[in-house]
Amino acid sequence: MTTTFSNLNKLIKKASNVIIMTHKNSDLDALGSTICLSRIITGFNKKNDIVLDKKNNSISIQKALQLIKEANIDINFITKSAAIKKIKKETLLIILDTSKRELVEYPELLDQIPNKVVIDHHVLGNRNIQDTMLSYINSHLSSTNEIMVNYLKFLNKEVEPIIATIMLAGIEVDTNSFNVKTSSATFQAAAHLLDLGASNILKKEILQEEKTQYLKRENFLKKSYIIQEIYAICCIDQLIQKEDLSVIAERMLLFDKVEAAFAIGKLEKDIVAISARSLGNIDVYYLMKKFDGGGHLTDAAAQIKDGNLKEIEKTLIAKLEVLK
Ligand SMILES: [Mn+2]
Repeated sequence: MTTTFSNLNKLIKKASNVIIMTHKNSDLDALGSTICLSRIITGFNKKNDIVLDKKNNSISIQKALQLIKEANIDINFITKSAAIKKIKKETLLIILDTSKRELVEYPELLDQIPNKVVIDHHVLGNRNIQDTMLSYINSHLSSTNEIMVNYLKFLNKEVEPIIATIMLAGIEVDTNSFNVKTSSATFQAAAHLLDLGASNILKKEILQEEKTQYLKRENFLKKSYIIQEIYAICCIDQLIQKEDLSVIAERMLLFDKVEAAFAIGKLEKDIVAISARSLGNIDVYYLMKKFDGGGHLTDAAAQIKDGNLKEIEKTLIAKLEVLK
């Protein structure tokens, strides 16, 4: 990782300016890591901007953005059209928390800026961003914030307590509260953020959600069921966001004896998605591969185009039967 960081330093210092971009529907890991990187680059006296669609953000992201604003921290968030105007010959584009073209906030920027860096912790897929000057993708790490904490340590730099708090919230979200993909290095990263002044109370306030949203999810969970004692399934026969499906799958892992959980729902009228989570004894990646999905041992997903919800539920149950 240290070679990556020293190469990244060189690229940033060489650039005329830096544009930072993450995935659409920014989450706290994406936001935390982009603002941390922005502060680092500002510390290099280098102009930088974060491309962010300020509309359609979750309540947690809105709260985090408000806190940054109130703290008067100098971070430039810009729109897609403003980003285009910032492009110069030596502009560096740094993509965080995704390596997939179709997921970034503004894919067209990838075509317009030749100098690109990708830093991510998701499993490599087959449609990754090509032609990068530097790419660091480590799917063993909990979060992009864990990588950014290591960058801060490498540089011996600090960030403001509010930024450390948002970063800590990001690690918490990506690890399902330090339960998955969590190593001693993850705890060390979290400890470092607390040393920088991250507040546990403020972190919890950022993570709080609207009561209606919470209850809506709990209602879906009421309809979940358990088969073979160890598999929990929740089939949602309506349109639902991918992020909500993952939270529902994670929540079912709290049920006694459950080893793996699957939330099935429709992302669009003709796209059925499965979000799968495991405590670590069942390989959900192996199961999701059977639906052309991807992921990890404990965290995997699949999207099935033109899929029928009920049939996919049946197929999944049949595949779980075979595992017996
Ligand atoms: Mn992440």
